Amino acid sequence: MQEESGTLLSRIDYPSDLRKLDSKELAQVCDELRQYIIDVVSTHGGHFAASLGVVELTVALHYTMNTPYDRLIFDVGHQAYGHKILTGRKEQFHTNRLWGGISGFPKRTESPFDAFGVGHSSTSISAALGMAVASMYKGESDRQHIAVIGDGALTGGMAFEALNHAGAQNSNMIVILNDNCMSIDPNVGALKEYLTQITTSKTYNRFRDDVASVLTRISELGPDAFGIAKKIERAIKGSVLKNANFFEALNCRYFGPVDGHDINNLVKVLEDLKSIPGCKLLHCVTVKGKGYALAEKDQTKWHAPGLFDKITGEIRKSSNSTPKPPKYQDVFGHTLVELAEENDKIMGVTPAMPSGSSMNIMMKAMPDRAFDVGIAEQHAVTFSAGLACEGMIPFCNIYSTFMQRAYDQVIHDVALQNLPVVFCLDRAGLVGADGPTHHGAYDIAYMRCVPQLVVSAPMNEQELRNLMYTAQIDPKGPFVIRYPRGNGVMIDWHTPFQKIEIGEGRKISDGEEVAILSLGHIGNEVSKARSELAKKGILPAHYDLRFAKPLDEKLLHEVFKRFDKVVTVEDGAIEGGLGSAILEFMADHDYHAKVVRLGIPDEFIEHGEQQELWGYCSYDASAIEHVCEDLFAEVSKSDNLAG
Ligand SMILES: Cc1ncc(C[n+]2csc(CCOP(=O)(O)OP(=O)(O)O)c2C)c(N)n1
Repeated sequence: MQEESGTLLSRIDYPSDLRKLDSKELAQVCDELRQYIIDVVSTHGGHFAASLGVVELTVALHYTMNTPYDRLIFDVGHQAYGHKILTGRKEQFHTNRLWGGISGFPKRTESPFDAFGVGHSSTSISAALGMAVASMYKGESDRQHIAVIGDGALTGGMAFEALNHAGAQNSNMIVILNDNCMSIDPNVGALKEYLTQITTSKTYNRFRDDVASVLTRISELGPDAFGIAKKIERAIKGSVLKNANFFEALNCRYFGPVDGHDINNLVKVLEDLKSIPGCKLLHCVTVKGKGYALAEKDQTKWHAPGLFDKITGEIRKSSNSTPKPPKYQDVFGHTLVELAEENDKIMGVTPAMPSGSSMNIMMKAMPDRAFDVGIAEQHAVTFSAGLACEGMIPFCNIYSTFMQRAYDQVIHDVALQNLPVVFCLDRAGLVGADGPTHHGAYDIAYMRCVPQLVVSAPMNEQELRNLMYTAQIDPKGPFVIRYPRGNGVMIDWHTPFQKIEIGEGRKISDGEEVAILSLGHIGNEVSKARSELAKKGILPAHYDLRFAKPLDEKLLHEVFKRFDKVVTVEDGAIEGGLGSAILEFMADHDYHAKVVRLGIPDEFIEHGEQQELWGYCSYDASAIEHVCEDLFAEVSKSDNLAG
């Protein structure tokens, strides 16, 4: 997409171009940049409101700092579209999140301006501190290290671990706190209350402003007076403000709150911060969705709205008008409430994804039994463990990719104590446009090796309901249910609950010569492949294993006694996944068969459409079809030879 010629933005390809402008022109750059983001995201999709909220900050940072020599890190990175546009990717921006296009998140291999690869929250301060310490060691004392972190991302434990370390390190680092009171949903927790308090506390701000203006007046009296003013400032900061301010107490100098949309003031403040040594935090107050009225009003909806008409704000529905099956996440949300109405021990836990996981349905229906704990996956798991110790049955819903954060908690706090926590792993498998930071590729492998865990995956919505129902009846220990992003396959899923025996798979369709063993929703690709194969007279058998652990050994004995050609299909990493489990079973029972394992290969899979990625990894319907055709060709070849 070409921006209009004659604009200031049309003259900016890199920050070096931006820095040639007069600071008075920056407000116009911000307007044009904001409009460019609206133009492209409305027609090509992606994250939206967060980038609009940091337009001024982004322009001010690239204007004042010497990027890429100075290291600029955006936490999570969903708000870095302005940064991408100003750093050599304006013309490619319309390829954002498409297969072969630029990534929706900063990525080191994409640009030297992307100082650190991000996607998961709360890493920026640790990474910036690591860089700052390395710079200090190398004698590069002129280098700046900047972490831009939202108030949501600041709820993640890692951010505090990093601040704790930074305060004792005295390295040169600027933390920009982008405080818009929002995570994807409204931000939660005591920290949020604290930030609001220092933003709005008249006493704190008046006192700080009075001190600042008195000191400015004293320092105007001459160089000696300047020194005295500095001493007074240090003394005051060392006592009153230090005790009054959380960040100061951690040895990180606090500045602000400032208006994060006042570009001229931001430039001035950032210039000043460059010369102050040690750890500094600039508290910027911003509005998520700034400049697009609808987004400012409903910030959760406009976090990543999909395609929309930028004039009317109408979010485009898919052109296909046939009714769609529900999303797995919604089936989860409604089913949880249904179960919780009958079983008063059930509670819901989500780390900052109420809308994304549909836990908001229970939070609304039963506010005292469902909790958003902030971007804090580790805490979410151990908090659930605590609930379970006291007889509750927590349904802890965490996206598969974010569960990677809480692995030790799953093992040490839940599995080892055999506590009945139900882990619902949403977005399991390849997620599509968010790409490699967000694919839920590893959970089958990393959960399967943990003792006492049940690991299951429904093939459709009804199965999801039945697994959730099963998990809460007289639970004996931890229970994992993984399901993918997006829609299921059934329109009518409101069927009565049915208990599933733990570890019991099922035969979907009988067949001959070849057996296909699938796990979860991807089994529907097998069904599609099988219908195509049937037209050619090829009929493999299809089994839905339902459980990666425990395996249905009875069913597997049946399969390996009948078939010597087996295909395994999973929407997860092949290494250590379902296919590996089947090979282990064969080795343990001395079965010999040809096994073709389909799943995510041993590489990081880029971003693109979900279906496109299944095709790339060769486990969509057409790939399954080809594998089966080849196996059947082998059968007829050997039959011919024998004949
Ligand atoms: C570990 C982890 N958990 C959850 C998410 C999902 N997530 C992406 S953005 C976001 C909210 C971030 O809020 P904030 O940092 O305040 O930025 P804002 O969008 O408000 O600008 C969340 C929860 C994530 N990226 N990483």
